[in-house]
Amino acid sequence: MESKVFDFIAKEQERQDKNVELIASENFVSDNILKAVGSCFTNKYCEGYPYVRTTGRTGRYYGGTMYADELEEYCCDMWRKVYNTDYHVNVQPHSGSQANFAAYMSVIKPGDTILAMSLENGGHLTHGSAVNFSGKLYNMVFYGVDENGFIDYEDMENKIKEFHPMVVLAGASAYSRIIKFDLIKEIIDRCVTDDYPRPYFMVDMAHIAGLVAAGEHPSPFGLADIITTTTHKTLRGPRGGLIFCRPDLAKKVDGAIFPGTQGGPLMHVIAGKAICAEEALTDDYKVYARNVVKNSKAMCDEFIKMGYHVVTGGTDNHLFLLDLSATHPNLTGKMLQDELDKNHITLNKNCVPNEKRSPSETSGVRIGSAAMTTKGWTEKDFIETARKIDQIIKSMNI
Ligand code: DSN
Repeated sequence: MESKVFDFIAKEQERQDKNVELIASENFVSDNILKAVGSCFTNKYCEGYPYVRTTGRTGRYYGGTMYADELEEYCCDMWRKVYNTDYHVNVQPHSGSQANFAAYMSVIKPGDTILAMSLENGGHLTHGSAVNFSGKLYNMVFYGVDENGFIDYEDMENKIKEFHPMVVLAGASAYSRIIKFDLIKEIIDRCVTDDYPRPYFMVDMAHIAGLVAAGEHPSPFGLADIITTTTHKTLRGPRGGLIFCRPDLAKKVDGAIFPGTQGGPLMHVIAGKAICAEEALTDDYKVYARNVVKNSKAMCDEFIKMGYHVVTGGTDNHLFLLDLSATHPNLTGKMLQDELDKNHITLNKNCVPNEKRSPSETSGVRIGSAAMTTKGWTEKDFIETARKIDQIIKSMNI
């Protein structure tokens, strides 16, 4: 049968081939991952868990799951290898949002307090946005960044002491510096008293998970109680989520995913996640992750040389934020995003610290290096593109 859908796919493929992709949360998967995600595992219902080796029985609610069971257990083993950890891993979350929802559900109740990074300073939607389930179900309190845009760890400590959150959450979608997981653990340790039992330390490492896997960012394993991630950003896998937790929390986390918040797992995506883990274990991937950071730094430095204001004055990871408010007060992030779209350069508008505009306008843009590094770009290509963006901004005459 002919389908119109293949026209859309062909057009999207052409766009992806032609455009410069600078969205920090996107990447290009390998042919093997595409093949796995388009495989017959999409047909299989597998509610429940395999865990034959750990429980001695399969906990699925359907027959015919023997190969899906092998696949899911293999996937879990591979992810534990990637992070060299004995944490329990649940590979079923359909997305980062689902992973976070289940992580909260596993350890706290609606109404309980979560301390997270404020959204206008780089936090995630599911870290307490008023329009998201997290902001509606939980009592969210926030820490921010200092006057230079760095995470304000003193503010974090003060907020822990003041609000006694049950979850302290670290992780960001637009933060270009190392997140000091060891310092956060120390802060939590200092805040615990007879009246304030130890909170759960949760890390959402979605953006930096690939850098952590390759040793390009400090690891939260061994420090955090629960760690969530997506698999499609720097990890370069299929769209989806993972939850890691201390082994004693395994039952709660598994129950919070199924039956708590999800039904049948997407076995075809779990197949893709398993290949993503295999790839993350290769030497090639380690070289890739090193280049991602090198390229991000090169492009960021070029913008600084040209007089642009970069939040925090640099980057340690795969992304950085251009704050246009001082250099181009009349140019919004949205205007620049739209203009770059016309020039086949794709990025996203982004709020900056002390943002005066709405999230649909913004005073900044976020730029990431993960996708074009996959396409083989080097520092030279990123520097040339920084200059090209500067020329485009100049030609806008704003
Ligand atoms: N929406 C994703 C991002 O672009 O960063 C995760 O928050």
